[in-house]
Amino acid sequence: MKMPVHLTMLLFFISMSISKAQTNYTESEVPFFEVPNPLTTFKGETISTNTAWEKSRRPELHAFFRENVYGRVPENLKIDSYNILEQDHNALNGKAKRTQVELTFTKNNKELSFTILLYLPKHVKNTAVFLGYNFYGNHTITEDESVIISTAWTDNNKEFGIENNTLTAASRGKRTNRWAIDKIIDAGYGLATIYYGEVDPDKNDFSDGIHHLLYGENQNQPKPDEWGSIAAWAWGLSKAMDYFETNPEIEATKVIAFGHSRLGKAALWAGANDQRFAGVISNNSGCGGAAMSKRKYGETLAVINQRFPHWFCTNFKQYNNNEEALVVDQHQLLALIAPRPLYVASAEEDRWADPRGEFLSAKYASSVYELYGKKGIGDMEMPSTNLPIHNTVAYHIRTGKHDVTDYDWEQYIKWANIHLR
Ligand code: GTR
Repeated sequence: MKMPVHLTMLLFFISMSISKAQTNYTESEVPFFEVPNPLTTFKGETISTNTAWEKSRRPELHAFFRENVYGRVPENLKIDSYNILEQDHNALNGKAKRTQVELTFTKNNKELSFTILLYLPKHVKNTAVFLGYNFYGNHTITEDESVIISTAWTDNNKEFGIENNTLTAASRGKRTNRWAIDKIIDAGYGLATIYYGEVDPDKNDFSDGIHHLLYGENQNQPKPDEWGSIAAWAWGLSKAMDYFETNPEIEATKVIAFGHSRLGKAALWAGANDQRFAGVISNNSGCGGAAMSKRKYGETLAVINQRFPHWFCTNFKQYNNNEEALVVDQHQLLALIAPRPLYVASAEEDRWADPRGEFLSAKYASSVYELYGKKGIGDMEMPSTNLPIHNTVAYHIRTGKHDVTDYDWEQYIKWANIHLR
C-alpha cells in the first residue's frame, strides 16, 4: 500500500523538524558509554593476534552486523550476463577510455540490470579504480554527452530539473562538482560509478530493486534479519567487483570502494563483507556508517530508522533510543575492513554526521590494524580542519558542509598513492 506523495512529504517534514529540534549538538551532553572492545570477544576472551582476530572475533562481529544491522543477503546471485552498451577510446579529450557496461541478474522469472560507467586512464595499464555510487544517475557526474541516462526511479529534485521521478538530460552534469574525474584520471586511477537507484530505488518499498528477485514463496518483504537497502547497495558494489575480475584492463586487486553519506554507509558495509576490496573511503557517512551510535550526537538510530525504515534490517530497530543495548558500535564495522586501507572523512559543518564520532570510530578501530603491524590513528587527538592523517587508517575533517569536494579527492588520491600503489 502506498501513501500519496504529498502526505509522505508532509510526514517527512514533520518528523524532520521534530527530530532536528531534539538533536544533541552539545559535546558535554554526550552520554557516558563503554566502547565495546574490538579485541574482546562476546564471551570475554582477549584477542592478541591477527590469526585469533580472523578465526574468532572477526566472524562473530561480522555476523552481528549482518544479522542485526544491515541484514543478510538471502542467496548468492551471480551475474547472468554483461553487455557492453557503449565504448569510446578517446573520451575526456582523448585521455581516457569510457565503457558503459550493463550487468543483468535473473531469478524467479524476474530481472534486474544496472549500468557501470567506467573511465580508465589511457596512460596506465592494469588500473587501480575508485568505485562508488552516485545519487542521481551516471550522466550527472560529467558533462560527457555520451553517458546514458538511466530509466530507473529517481527522487524528484527541482534544482536538477528532475520531475515525475524520471531522469532527463536536464540533469546532465549537475553533480560534476562531486567527482574530480580529471584529477583521478591524471593521477592514473580509473573511476567507476553506478546509479544506486538501479540496484535498489531509495524508497520504503520492497517490491522493486534487487530484493524481490530473491523472495521465497509468498514473501513480499525481507525477513527481520534480511537485507535493507544499504546491504542491497553494498551487494551491487560486490557484483561490480565480479565484473572487474573479468576485465583485464582493471587491476581487480586494487579497487577502492568509495561512498558519500548513505552511499558511504554502503561502501563500508561492502568493504566489510567483501575482502576483495583493496580499501574503503567513507565520505561523511555519519550515523549507521562511520559515526559511533552510542554517542547520540547528531543523527540517532531512532531518527534514521524512522526516516529511512528501509535502509537497515528490521532487527536493527530494536536499538532505537536503546543504543546502550548494542553489544557493538560502528568502530567495529571499520575494524572489519582491517588490515586494508580505510579513509574516514568528515566535514566541519556536517554536525548531523557527528565528525567527532567518525574520528573516534576510526581511532577505536585502530587496535585491529595494529595487530597486523599497520598504522592506525593510535593515540592521536582529533586533528584540526584540513590537516589530514594519511596512515593506513586515514582521517580528515575539512572545512565546509556535507558534500564531496576537490579537497576530499586530492586527499584520497594522495593516500591511495601511499597505500595502494
Ligand atoms: C540524510 C541522512 C544521513 C545521510 C544523508 C545522505 O538525510 O540523515 O544519514 O545518509 O541523508 O545520504 O545524504
